[in-house]
Amino acid sequence: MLSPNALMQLEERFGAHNYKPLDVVLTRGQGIWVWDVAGRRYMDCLAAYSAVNQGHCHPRILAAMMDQAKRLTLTSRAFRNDQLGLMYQEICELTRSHKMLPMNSGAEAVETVIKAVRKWGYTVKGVPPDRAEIIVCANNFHGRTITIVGFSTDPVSREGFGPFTPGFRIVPFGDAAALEAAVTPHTVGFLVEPIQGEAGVIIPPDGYLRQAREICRRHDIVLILDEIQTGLGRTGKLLAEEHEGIEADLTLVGKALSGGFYPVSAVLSNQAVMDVLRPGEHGSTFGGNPLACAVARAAVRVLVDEGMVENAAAMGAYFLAELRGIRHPAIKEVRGRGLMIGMELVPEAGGARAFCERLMTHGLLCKETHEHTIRFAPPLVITRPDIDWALERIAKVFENR
Ligand code: IF1
Repeated sequence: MLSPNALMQLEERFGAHNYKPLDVVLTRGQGIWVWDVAGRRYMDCLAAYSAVNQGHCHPRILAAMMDQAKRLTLTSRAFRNDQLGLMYQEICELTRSHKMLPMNSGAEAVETVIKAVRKWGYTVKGVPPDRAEIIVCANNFHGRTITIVGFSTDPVSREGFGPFTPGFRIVPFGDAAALEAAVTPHTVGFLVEPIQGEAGVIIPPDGYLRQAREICRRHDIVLILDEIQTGLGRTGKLLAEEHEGIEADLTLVGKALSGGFYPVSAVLSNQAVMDVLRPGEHGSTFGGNPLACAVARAAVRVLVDEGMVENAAAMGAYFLAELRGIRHPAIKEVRGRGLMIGMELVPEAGGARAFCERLMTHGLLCKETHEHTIRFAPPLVITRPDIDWALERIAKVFENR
């Protein structure tokens, strides 16, 4: 077996350098725990950016995947399969959606929604050809395709990748008046994260989504919530929109839709928008394949049956309160909802990355977001003793500064 160093060197030598991971080489995972090749155990406080909300290698999802993989994996959408309709029904009923369009990655779901909303604008709302506008927020993160990075405000994400797709307007996040001011007769959609993840776990003011909902209704604009990260239990509700008691017209889910076994994403629709897509206008070789559907069905069932959403709410509140109890001059603010928690450090603390490296030596895997925020987002199966275990180590890292 190769040493951890040899394995890391292979990555450096043969891999594109589009990531700078912590130097830990993982080989096994179970629930909230992962093990490196030397056998050291770590608590996973990132949960693969919320793709493994159900915990690593959940046995029921694994069983569904194995079972389906032996029978039928891929038909393409040229033919029907016996899993697709069942997935549609179960997920639409659970999320009170009318229609579902399955894709693979989160970015593909975002691209899908942009196409659908533009076409809706031209064919239903009556926007003149090629003039549709979609409003997005500053500091958004919706993925990595050219169109998506084109409306990013993060220079690292976008610089050097132009020319970009036109048709987007950027407004400050959390500011309903700015949203309304940006509306034109050509506005077809407003795309927003209920809580901004990559921006540093930024929670908008109370009522923001309700106001956005109302503005969109009044101007006949499609409200699109990107719940790829906030959805499926992460914030203590099945969908984060429930915190404000609203329903988006279109909702994007991904990541935990498969519990981390397989890339599965989807656009969920509450109104006629999806009906504008006709055969041949959109699709994907792997989107809606039977393996993905079987995995997604199990992943969502497990989330609900095993009370993970309620657990995220209870454990998140506890974790957040206890983290706030850690008093240290390096800590500027701790914020979060459910198990989506960010700890922002003061600029003088020297960056969140160094803290993540120290947390790793104490057996906790976390990832910084931007420079100064440590993100705590463990799988939703975490228990109170687990959180106490984590808190002890987090406190130690701050003591030993
Ligand atoms: C990476 C962050 C998390 C997302 C939202 C769409 C997508 C994402 C709200 C695209 C993806 C990721 C991708 C990951 C880092 C990551 C992330 F730090 F950038 F913000 F989760 F916290 N909408 N988020 O958060 O989904 O195409 O990746 O399936 O390494 O880029 P994707």
